[in-house]
Amino acid sequence: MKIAIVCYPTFGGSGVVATELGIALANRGHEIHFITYKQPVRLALLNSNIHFHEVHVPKYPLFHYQPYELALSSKLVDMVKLHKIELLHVHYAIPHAYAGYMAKQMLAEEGISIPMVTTLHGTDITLVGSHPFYKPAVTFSINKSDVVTSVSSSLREDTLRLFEVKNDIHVVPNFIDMNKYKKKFEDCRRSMMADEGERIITHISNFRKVKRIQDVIKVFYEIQKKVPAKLLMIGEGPEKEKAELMSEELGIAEKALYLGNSNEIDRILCFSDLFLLPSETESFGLVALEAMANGVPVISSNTGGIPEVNKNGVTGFLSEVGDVADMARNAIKLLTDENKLETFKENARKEAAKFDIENIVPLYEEIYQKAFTVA
Ligand code: GMT
Repeated sequence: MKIAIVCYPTFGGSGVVATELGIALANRGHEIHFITYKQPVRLALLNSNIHFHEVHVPKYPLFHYQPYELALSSKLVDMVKLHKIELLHVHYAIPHAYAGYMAKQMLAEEGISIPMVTTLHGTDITLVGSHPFYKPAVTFSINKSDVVTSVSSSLREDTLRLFEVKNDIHVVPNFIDMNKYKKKFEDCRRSMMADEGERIITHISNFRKVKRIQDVIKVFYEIQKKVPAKLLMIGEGPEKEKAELMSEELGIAEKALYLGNSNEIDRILCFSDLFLLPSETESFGLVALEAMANGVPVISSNTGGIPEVNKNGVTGFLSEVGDVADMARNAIKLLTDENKLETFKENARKEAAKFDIENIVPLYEEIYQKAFTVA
């Protein structure tokens, strides 16, 4: 099948899911066309089934905001015609589902019918999408999609609660390529980051408010009082400066290392003992799944789709949002009991394997078939 995938190309869950899905589909013989404003970060173009088409938005002094949706829908129309693309799969409703629908309508004017699948990822529904300034357009785009999927049951429920949705929403969970984790990293050297006897605690995110970065620091502050440890902070974002300042104020600057964005997430996770994810909300928590696949137990908040991934008392622990004392207690409990930690690491790997790409990609292929029948 010839499929156009529209996504955000940046570091972050929805872009990573869309990219990995496209690569997996290409490996299964589909012809994949990524259409976005920059080459997706995890995309290597060394595959004859993968194409990338950049959306350019010409600047004009009159525009205070550049009309990206307009440029994207025009690009979609052009690429569908040029490459005879058969299906649009848009990731993240804003503004991709809106632009996708416009492209569909323009193509219909020329007698070309093309189904559109929209995958909802989280903030496009919860934090951003339900804002009154966006809500009518997001509701419209969801209802005009031929098939709608969400990455967790929790996100499906949120969508049905927050929007007047006429469509069914199919849950297709996020996934991970377990093949990548079968082979242990040969250079998994924790000595690069920590001294002998120190535990390594990791947090990876886009450092937005929703991630509650200050809770990460507070939890680590309590941990390091009881267990020799280092905190690895991976990612970039608006809350990073505040977090660095807080680390200094608490006198733990030498133990909290801020490493910026990384293309070597798996290498970092391979020598991590624990992952912290105290988010305010998380539709799924792909990064928790990545940690688990690397055998890293997760201390997280009990919110959104996280409990669908991180199993309390099995692969890690869940606490109420903001309950840093409970998170710290759970972390210390695990880090000071070698046997328990080993069991949780093993459980984490096993639970992650349930989300193996091999199990999930066929679900998307079924969704595509369904889209043809309803379009
Ligand atoms: O976490 C973010 O802010 C990034 C965002 C995105 O669009 O990339 O992540 C959302 O989609 C991911 C992939 O489906 C989910 O794993 C994240 O939980 C979700 N983020 C939130 O719901 C806050």
